[in-house]
Amino acid sequence: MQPWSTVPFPTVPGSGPPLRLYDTATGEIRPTAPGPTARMYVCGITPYDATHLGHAATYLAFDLVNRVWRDAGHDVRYVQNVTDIDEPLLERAIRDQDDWVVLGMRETALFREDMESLRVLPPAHYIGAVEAMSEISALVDKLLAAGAAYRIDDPEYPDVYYDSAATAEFGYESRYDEATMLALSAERGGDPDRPGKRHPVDALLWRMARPDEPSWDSELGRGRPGWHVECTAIALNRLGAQIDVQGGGSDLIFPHHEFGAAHAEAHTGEHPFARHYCHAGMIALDGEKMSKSKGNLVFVSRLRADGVDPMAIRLALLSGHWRSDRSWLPELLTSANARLAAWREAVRLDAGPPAGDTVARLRTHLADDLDTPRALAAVDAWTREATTRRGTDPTAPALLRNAVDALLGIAL
Ligand code: 5CA
Ligand code: ZN
Repeated sequence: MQPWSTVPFPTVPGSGPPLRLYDTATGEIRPTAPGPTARMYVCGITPYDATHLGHAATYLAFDLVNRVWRDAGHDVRYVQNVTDIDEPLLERAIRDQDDWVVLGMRETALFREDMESLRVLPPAHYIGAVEAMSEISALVDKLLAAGAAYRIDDPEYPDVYYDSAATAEFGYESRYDEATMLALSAERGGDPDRPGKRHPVDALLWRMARPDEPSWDSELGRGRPGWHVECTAIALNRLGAQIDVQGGGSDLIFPHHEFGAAHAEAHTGEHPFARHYCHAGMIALDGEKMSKSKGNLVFVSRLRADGVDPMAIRLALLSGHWRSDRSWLPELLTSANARLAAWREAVRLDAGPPAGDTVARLRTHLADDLDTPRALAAVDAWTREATTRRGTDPTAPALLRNAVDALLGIAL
């Protein structure tokens, strides 16, 4: 698929400390250590109700990872998928008497527009499950041949499942106990109660064609892929056996990223698949996680249509810490608008107080597990000084504007 258009990325003199991020698998904030090319895979949307503010917050967090790495001189090879065939998409299409292909295309188009308006740097590869069908089935076929997968004992639908005992490390990513794994598997698309599996938690890799369901020819027989292996195949084929960051919201910790890692490791023999597993907190509305199934959604496109400046949406979402579960409140937008206006006024001055220290602070806070609340406070402090006490450095406003643009993605 076509990603969205590229976003300008100004160069800012100097450099900051290496990026440290919280890693779910180890429970620690650890330095990232990418080579000249950093590799990042971030799970994309299932395109049936895009883009709500929860999605946006998650993609903004990984956009900051991208920006901090780029600022440090790395090339970033960023891959994102679109789950354009899966149970929830089909269910929604049936409910609304919509064509699942049209629904997916429409919501993906909207998502792209939203990402561009929020100035999210586009991925180098933006790949739909449907267009990756043959590489996904090829990976399932290899897992089957390697003994890491099996066909369920069901004469009518001999679906293929991943054997969670295939790698010794299974469970290391989420570190959940079995009861939690089973509960989350039932809640998030798994089928722990299906008879004939080697272990109830084992995840679907290939679903044989059912009447009235879309299906594709493959070496496994006609069918369609399970969810986790979609991301594994797309990531492995574009990023290789080990990546720097696997990203998504915290609802992907299990089963999605646990199985994604296990599939990759069973196939390549390399452990760990990702050096960091990073999970953004959930955005809630009225005390409940914003989710398509609950329908308590605020859409980026709705706010934009109502005339809200996308930079204010971006700033409002960045005002909370990326890992904390937090509520969306209209007041966040009010304060973001005020902040944006103040920053804009300050960078339009002919001169200001020297901005070098502020830029250094911005870099230090972002490198410290994306501490945006403190990063924003550093810009606030410079802004206050610039507008109240003024300053004499004619290069300061432009330096600050460029740093805010490159590091926070906010165009002033
Ligand atoms: N297509 C799969 C990933 S392969 C999927 O989870 N799609 S999604 O559309 O449901 O979610 C897209 C991304 O937004 C995921 O990373 C998910 O964790 C994140 N997300 C969903 N709801 C929220 C929320 N309320 N707050 C923060 N992030 C969210
Ligand atoms: Zn995914």
